Amino acid sequence: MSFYVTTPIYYVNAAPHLGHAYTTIAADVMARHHRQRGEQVFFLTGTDEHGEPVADAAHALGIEPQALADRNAERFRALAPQLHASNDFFIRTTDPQHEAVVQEVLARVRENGYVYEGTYEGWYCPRCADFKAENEIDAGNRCPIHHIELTREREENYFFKLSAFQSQLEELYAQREDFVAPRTRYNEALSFIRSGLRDVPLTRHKLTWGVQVPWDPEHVFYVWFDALLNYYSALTYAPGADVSMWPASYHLIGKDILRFHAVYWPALLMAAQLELPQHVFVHGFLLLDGEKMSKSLGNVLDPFAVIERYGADALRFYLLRDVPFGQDGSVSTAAFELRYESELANELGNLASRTLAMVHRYRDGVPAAVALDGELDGDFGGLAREVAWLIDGAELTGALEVIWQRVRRLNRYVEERAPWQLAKDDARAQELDRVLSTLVVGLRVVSVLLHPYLPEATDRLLGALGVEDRSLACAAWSSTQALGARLGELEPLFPKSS
Ligand code: ME8
Repeated sequence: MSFYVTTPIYYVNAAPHLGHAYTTIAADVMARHHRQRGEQVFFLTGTDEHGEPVADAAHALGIEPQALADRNAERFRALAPQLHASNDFFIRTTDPQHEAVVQEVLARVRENGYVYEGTYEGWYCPRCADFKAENEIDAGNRCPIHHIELTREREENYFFKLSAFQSQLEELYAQREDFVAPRTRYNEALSFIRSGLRDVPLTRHKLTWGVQVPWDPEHVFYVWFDALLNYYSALTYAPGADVSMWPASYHLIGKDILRFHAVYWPALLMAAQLELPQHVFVHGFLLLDGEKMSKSLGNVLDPFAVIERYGADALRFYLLRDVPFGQDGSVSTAAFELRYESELANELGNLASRTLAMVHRYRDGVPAAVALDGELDGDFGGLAREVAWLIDGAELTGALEVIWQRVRRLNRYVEERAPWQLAKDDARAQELDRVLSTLVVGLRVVSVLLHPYLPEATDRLLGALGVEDRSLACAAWSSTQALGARLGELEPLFPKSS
């Protein structure tokens, strides 16, 4: 089994912000979960360095696009490990190997008869690097995302014959209802297709910052075709990768780039005779004051600052817990602090420290290898399977919720059984053993399942439980790992801020 997950490649026109961190974190949770299943995983992220968004930003700063790309690509590259993202490769579209694949694949698309010369005339947003139809623009000819005035473009281009794929795309959507999720996005993409596809520019004549068109060096490829091909090109040269891993299992994207991934990308792959990805999952926007958080709007939260104060795990948890994955959601420092205190520190942190403290106090640190309390069988028995099933559907918030219900169940169990009362009565020693061991195993199960979300905290917690295995098998309720051996010590997992 292999699992190949991607994030969008981010524009290097500015520094990374929380929106970029969000998709990278989500992809990382999926990658880590699939590694726990023993699958061969490839997780790709990187930067999109060509086109107007980058050329214009460099021009405004009075530097060359390559210099801006080099500077900001490093910031994106540095963000991944700070988020605890376990990407296997970081692609830059200025990598010469990528550029060569773009030229090769798009030349094949032309040989296959899907490219012709024409004139484009219409609206264009240089921040989106997108050609906009009349019905897609706001009053005053403004971009609905960036609110800037659109430019009227007239250019001699080579066109990609998108319209040739009208019926094949309709068939794709009819046959594979899970090609795009959630359903609202599937419907949106399908209605765009049904409204009638028009051919789109494949090259730009006015720009020089891009991958040169091999059959006409006066042109560069339109940045979106160059960018989309990263998902394929990376496999041809990333260490440890191999084109046999194509097609991707999941492309994770924000809803701003739905059309490119759900319409242009499958059409381009068909034109190049390459297989289509299995799933495109579209998440919503993180909103700040009701607006999309975006570097061009300037309303961004700095992920580096949040990580410095609370750690990457807390950020990962907050974003996937507070904003249902697939929908828009507001983020704020107040909501972050509430989740941190009430859930991470009080619910998980206290459960872990109480359980370990009681095993140390009453059993000299060794939870007995005894049968567990059957009362929790129903809650924990099929949990790992349920989580795997939800993550298969990219339901990352849903999976976190079912795990968290068990964290709460264990906290209730402590209160119901009151081990501190049992400890006062020697005649109830067996009962105390059962309760403590049930808690330790419950903690092990939730820790293994939370590992993709909270890799650092669960490493510490599983370390204190003496468990080295991080595989999904270790989340089985029937496994006896962590019983019968001495537990270690644990510093508070989520210290409260002073
Ligand atoms: O579009 N909320 O790059 P980009 C949630 N280079 N996610 C957000 C977000 C927000 N407020 N802001 C950004 C591009 N994102 C192209 C992609 S792919 C072949 C080329 C995330 O730097 C989200 O994943 O504008 C969104 O789709 C992506 O960053 C856009 O990043």
